[in-house]
Order: sequence, then structure tokens, then C-alpha cells
Amino acid sequence: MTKALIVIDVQNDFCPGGALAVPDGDQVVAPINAMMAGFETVILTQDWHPAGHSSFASAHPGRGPFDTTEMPYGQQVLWPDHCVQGSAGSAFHPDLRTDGDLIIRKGFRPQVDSYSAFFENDQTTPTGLEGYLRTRGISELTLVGLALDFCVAFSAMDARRLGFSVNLPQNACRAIDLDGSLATQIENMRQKGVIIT
Ligand code: VGL
Ligand code: ZN
Repeated sequence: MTKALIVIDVQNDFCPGGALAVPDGDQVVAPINAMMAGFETVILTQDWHPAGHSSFASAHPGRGPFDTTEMPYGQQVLWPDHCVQGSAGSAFHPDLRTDGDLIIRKGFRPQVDSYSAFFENDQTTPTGLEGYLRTRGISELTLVGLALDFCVAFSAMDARRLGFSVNLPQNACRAIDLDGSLATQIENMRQKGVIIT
């Protein structure tokens, strides 16, 4: 069985001082760097929004960060402006090892957010990661990074739906935990067969 490590969104805006800081987000860097040597294939993802993206609260007059709104594809949390393409906040954490095999960027379509590394939030538009993994014979994934209850969780559950086996070491993840989202997503992931350690 060929394995890959998928490092989700370890970017400055999700670390302390960033626009959408995940508590202790920078604490994932050291364990992730240490894990990389154990994988033949390392893939990193990068949240990569155009300015004025529809997931930004600033694009919705009268709404604020962390409100939810109805999009054509379903419910969407509105976020502070973050990970704008090419900004300092969109860069990987400076201490993260980025000498992986592939960098997948997501969330670049103005009208659709993309938490998952596999599908955008409409749950149908693919990023291409599935094809990359399959054509390389990879069937077992370890997912780490930020945020555990959003992009990591959505990626993990999509991976299960696609038939990959999925490991999720919590020590290399941190959560936003919006209204109990961490506990909810841990339970959702367990039910879908994600192995959480
Ligand atoms: C993420 C919210 C908005 C994440 C990305 O990486 O978990 N969360 N965009
Ligand atoms: Zn985002």
C-alpha cells in the first residue's frame, strides 16, 4: 500500500497573528516537519482566494465574520478576509518544510469556497487531487494541518467517500472550534471511518 502525507493549509493567516488565526496553529509545524521523512509522497494544500472572495464577510454588506449565509451550494460560514492570493498571509508558515511533491491550491473560484482538498464546497467540482493520488497508486492517506474542524475534516471525509484509508493524528492538527464544530466534526469523521489518533 502506497502512502501519502497531506498537509492542509499551514499558512500564515491560520497561525497566531494571522487574519483567521487558529489557536496554537503554529504548533503543528514541528510535528509535521518531523513526519515528512516517513512518507514517500508529501502533498501540501494552500487556501488561495482572490480578493473579494464570496466566502469573505466583507463581500456581504451588513454581515460579519463567522455569520453564516446561504449560498447556491448550501450553508457557508463567512470568514474574515484571509489567504488572499500572493499576500504574506497566504504564504506557508516560514518554518514549514515545503519540499513536497505537489502543492494543491483551492478556493480560487470567486463564487465557491473550497474547504476540502478534493472537492469545492459544492461537493462536485474536483481539485484533481483524487486523480493524482490514483494514478500514483496511493491508497492510504495521513492528513495533518489546519483547521482540524474545517479543511482537514472536509478533506478527510471526502477521502473516505472516495475509498482512501485515512489517518488523522490530532497532535499535528489544530481547530477553530466555532460553536462546537470540533466535537461535531470529530464524531462525523469517526462515523465515516477516519482513524483519529
Ligand atoms: C479554512 C476557513 C476558511 C481552513 C479555510 O483551512 O480550515 N477555514 N478557509
Ligand atoms: Zn478560506
